[in-house]
Formats: sequence, structure tokens, C-alpha cells
Amino acid sequence: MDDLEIQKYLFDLQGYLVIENALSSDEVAELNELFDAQQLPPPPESARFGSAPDGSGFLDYGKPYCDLLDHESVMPVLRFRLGDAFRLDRLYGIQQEKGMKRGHLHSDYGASVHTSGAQPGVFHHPRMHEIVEGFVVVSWNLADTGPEHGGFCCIPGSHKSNYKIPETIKDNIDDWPQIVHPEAPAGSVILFTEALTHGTYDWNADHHRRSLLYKYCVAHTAWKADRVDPPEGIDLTWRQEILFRPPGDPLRYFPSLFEEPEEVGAGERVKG
Ligand SMILES: O=C(O)CCC(=O)C(=O)O
Ligand SMILES: [Fe+2]
Repeated sequence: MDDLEIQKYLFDLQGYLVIENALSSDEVAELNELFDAQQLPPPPESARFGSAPDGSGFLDYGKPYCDLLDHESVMPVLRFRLGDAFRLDRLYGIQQEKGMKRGHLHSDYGASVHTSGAQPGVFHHPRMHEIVEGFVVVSWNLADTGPEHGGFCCIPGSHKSNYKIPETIKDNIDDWPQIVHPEAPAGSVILFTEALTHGTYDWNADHHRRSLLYKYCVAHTAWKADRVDPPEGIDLTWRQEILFRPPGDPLRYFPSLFEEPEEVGAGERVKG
């Protein structure tokens, strides 16, 4: 499903998108080998791994992790959602083993976020200072996830809702068919807006979940004050370097990711 017209329609409609076979099996194997080389403690101890800000997170595991930053299968969708100037806001990985429990349903923007002040059952008009969009998560699956296994789950369309999610739906997600667990096998990527109501479902599979979450936002925004550091000793492309810049007004104080800067020749580095 790599037709951009369809991707735009589905992302807008559902608030998320799954692209299967975004990575070849060789690419998945290479990422998994680099992960194994880290010899992290197994889940649940390191259910979240490679987080940044706080250094470079899992980007330090090797160049294939950096090459996912601007992978060709996700850039057109990110451009559609975030415009020509966006930045890497944070990242982390999730591993789960059989029996690990779900996380609660949540969204970071819109009526259902706890900071919105929305009252149950009352139409919420976002106030002028509220962010309602502009953050997209790109979640690469290095192992099969989906309805039989667990992993990402969400309420499609909830990013457009002007009503706060009722507590009874939030607390009883198995009773509500509105909550979906998309099929997302190894090599697939899930893109979703942080305004979508989403969560992590119980992990029921014998194999471990292993997903890498890269979080991007429009250039003038940030989740918190800290920045992800570029990894040391790995050559980044000019475009990858731009992703690490601090926030700035798009195209005025933060450059386009889709126009190679004139002063930068092949292999040269953008000055921060
Ligand atoms: O993929 C998942 O399990 C959901 C992760 C999540 O909640 C998030 O990235 O905000
Ligand atoms: Fe989340």
C-alpha cells in the first residue's frame, strides 16, 4: 500500500496507517542483529529501550537505525502530515514478552488529553493556544505484531473527535469493537498521529515484540525542552542532520527537508 493518494486518504480518515513490507527481510535481520548485539536485559526489565532525549538512544546501535530516520517509505507521508520542515522530537523502542500487560489508552493532543480541560459529554472547542495536530509517530516492527499477538491498538478516527473519551470505554477496551489492533507484521511500519487515542495491547505471542518508535513534529514545536543528540561516529546525510535541529519557524528558521542546501555538497555536513 504505497500509493500516496490512498495513504493520504486513510491517514486522514483513521489517524493511522500501516505500510507492510516497508523493510526487506534482510533489513529486518540486520536491525535485529544490531539489537541482539546490545545484549539488553530481556523484557519486562527493559520494556522500553534506547530512549532519547538522553543521548542518541538506539541510533547508537548502528547506521541502519539512522537510515530509518528518513526512510523513503515514510517521508512522503510525513511530508503530507508535517509539511516540508519537521524535526525528530524523541525516540524509544518497545519490547514485550508473553503475558506483559497493556498500557492505558491515551492521546497527547485533542479533547481526550488530560490537559485539554474537556468535560465528559461536552463538545470541546480547542482553544487558540492548544496544539491539535503536528506530531507523528513512525513505529517500525522488527517482529510480527497484530490481533493475535498484541502491540499497537487504537480507536480509528478518534484524532478528530471533539469529545473526551468516556472512562468506561477507556477502562474496558475489550468490550468495545471501536478499538482495533492492526495487523502489522515484521518489516511493516505503523504511522499514527499523537492526537489519536491509542495504546499498547497485552502481548500474547511466544516471540518478543520489538518495535522502534521515531517521533517527529512540525519544526516550530517540541514535546519537551531536551533534544535528541546525533549519534557519534556515524555519518549522517544532510537531511538526517536537519532532523536533529532545535525547533524553529518552518522554512524561516528551520530548513526544508526536501531541498538540499546549496552550500552543502555531497557528503558535507550541515552546520547546526
Ligand atoms: O505501539 C505502542 O504500543 C503504543 C506506543 C505509544 O503509546 C506511543 O508511542 O505513544
Ligand atoms: Fe502513546
